[in-house]
Amino acid sequence: MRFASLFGLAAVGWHSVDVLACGGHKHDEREWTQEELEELDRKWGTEWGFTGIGSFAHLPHTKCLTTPSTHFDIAILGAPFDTAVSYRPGARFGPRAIRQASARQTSFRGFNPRAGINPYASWATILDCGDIPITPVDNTVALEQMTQAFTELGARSPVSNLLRKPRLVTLGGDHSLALPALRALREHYGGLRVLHFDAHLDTWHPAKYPSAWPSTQSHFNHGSMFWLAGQEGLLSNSSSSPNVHAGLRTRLQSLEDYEDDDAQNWVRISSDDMDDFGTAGVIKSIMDTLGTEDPVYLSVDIDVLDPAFAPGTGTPEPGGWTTRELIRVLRGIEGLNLVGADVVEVSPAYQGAGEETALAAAQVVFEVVTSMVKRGMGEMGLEGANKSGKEEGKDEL
Ligand SMILES: [Mn+2]
Repeated sequence: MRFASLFGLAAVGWHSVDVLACGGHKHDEREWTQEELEELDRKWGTEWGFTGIGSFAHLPHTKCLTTPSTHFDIAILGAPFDTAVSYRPGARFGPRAIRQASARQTSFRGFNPRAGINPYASWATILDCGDIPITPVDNTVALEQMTQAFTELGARSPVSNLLRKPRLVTLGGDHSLALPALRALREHYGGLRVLHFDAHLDTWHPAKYPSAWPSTQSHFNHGSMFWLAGQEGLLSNSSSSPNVHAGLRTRLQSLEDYEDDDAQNWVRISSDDMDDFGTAGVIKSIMDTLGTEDPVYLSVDIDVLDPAFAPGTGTPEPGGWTTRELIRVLRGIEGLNLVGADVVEVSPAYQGAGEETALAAAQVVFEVVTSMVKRGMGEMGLEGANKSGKEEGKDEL
């Protein structure tokens, strides 16, 4: 309000500055009544899908890393980082693209019929916490920045007493960010189980990237972060509680890659399994393996989709799932106990004008957030409580 008044005075010329300088007419400091503010909000508070400055789903935006008093139940957090990739770079622009593609997600029309809830108008305080400002020129520093940021935000007290800790949903960024994200969860949940949608294994020993110029820093890359996570004890290592890959179809060095993956406590669902068992079979396989109690970190590499549906990614592999199949699987696994999630490897420079890749990523986030909120409602005994889909407060469209 103060800014608007000053701007109005400045617009009528320098005389107005004199008025301000003599201090006699402080129109900008008048007291606004609650009724007046409510009237302004009634007239101008509406936000269309195509208006606003571009937070995820028009959610309130706070730069949470610089405001330690900000609390939330679910944070949407950008990690614009792509200097650990092995092929096409560009995922540093992923968070912006995913936010833009989320524009038609609003609290006014956010009711998710498959779940019977509107996640943006329910018990959870959901914020867009902005981006981690990650350096693009020093990966050692970048890893430390991400580790500190995820750890600090993940340790905050949630708003709702339903949660022990808030949930972070990260917009990538290349896939290496899963390592610092998992580091931040270790203190609260111990060795986590991971559900990993991807064309690629990402459990590769760093030496599988052949180089005559060995370096330790090169170990931190977007195909080895789950190997590193295993080395650091961040993943479940009990054979009765394995981690799960889904959508695999990558070329290998040899079948030894699968043996290495087995030794790291992963089970594999291939892209072809979708043809053989369908979405219901893939869902059943995931749920039978992970159950509904153990804390699970969900990591979605958008290259799990076929390049026909998601060309905007760094290491595309033909023969992947459709967007519909992935969304259907995500809907079917809503019973998981998700304690964190990411959607990574969205590289908008390679996508089409229709934003298909970023749209798919934004929908992944919507489905994941829906499931997190729905699980909380179930724990409150409120499942399906706002089936009308009508929102009580804000008049966003
Ligand atoms: Mn990956």
